Amino acid sequence: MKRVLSFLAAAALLLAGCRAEPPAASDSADSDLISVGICQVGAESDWRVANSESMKATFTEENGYQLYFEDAQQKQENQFRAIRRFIQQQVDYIVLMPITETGWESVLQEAREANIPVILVDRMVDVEDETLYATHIGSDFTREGEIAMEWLEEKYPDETPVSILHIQGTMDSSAQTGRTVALEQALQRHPNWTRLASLNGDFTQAKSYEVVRDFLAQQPTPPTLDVVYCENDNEAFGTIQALEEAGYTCGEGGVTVISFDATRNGLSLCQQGKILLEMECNPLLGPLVEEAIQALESGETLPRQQYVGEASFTPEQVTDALLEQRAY
Ligand code: GYE
Repeated sequence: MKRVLSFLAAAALLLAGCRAEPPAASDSADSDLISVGICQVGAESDWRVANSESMKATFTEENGYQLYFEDAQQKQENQFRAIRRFIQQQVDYIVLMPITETGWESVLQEAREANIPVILVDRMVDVEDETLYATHIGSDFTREGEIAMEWLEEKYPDETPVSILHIQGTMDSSAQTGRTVALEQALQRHPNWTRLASLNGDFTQAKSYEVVRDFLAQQPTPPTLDVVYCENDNEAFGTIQALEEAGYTCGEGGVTVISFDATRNGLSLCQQGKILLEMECNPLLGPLVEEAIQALESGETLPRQQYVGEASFTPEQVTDALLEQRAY
């Protein structure tokens, strides 16, 4: 589906003597397909891979879509470039999973000038003019963190000291800011809780393993660790490996590991008792994004914010059936 407006704009450029870029090979003008440019963060985690697969499985030609998919390799400047490419290709919709919250004003403005609705998925952007996007579909990350903190408050109800190591996700991403805020608010409520350090694990297993291993190596004596708060599952995997190599035990009677995502591998570690709380975060958002696009196609206005509901799991709640059903 090609916009008449885009055609007129190209004609105007030609009349004005400017050289128009040749259309991209796959941008067929007479196609009935709805073209969707998806600008993904990267492939840093199991969650992210599942999220990309959900998008690719939804936006197929059989379902009526022409999909342009860009993996930004965790760099915001790659996301800017991808969006500008989508604008040149005159796609019908842009779906953006923004790596960080800040810095989006100009490029979203460019998309609006080109009349291309932008649907935000997963993380949010911090812009003054919220009409720069059609809707946001994702999780309430602060709420996820608050649920984790309510569970921790029940686990440590008295005034005995609790030392917490914090492994953060990609800084300035909504998943990081929301989950971090919940921890910080809980730390303020509990003067007996201490944060040993906040280490940046960038949502990856490799980086988390390194930062935890190096942190422990720098301590004059092995620190008391009651809780490790990992902002996603891949961070929990790297952290548990580093802790075990340093002689710590993870689980009841040892370090309480809290993690987010509830991927199959995360839930399996939870069932084994190494992760004591898994907060779910649903990556299978393709069908919801398609619903949003269909609603826009029929001229509907979407709510600014659409949160997906999620559960939490402790070891006794993870059954074999649940693990088998888990698609990610
Ligand atoms: O928790 C993490 C991923 O933004 C919800 O990003 C997403 C987070 C998810 O890399 O695994």
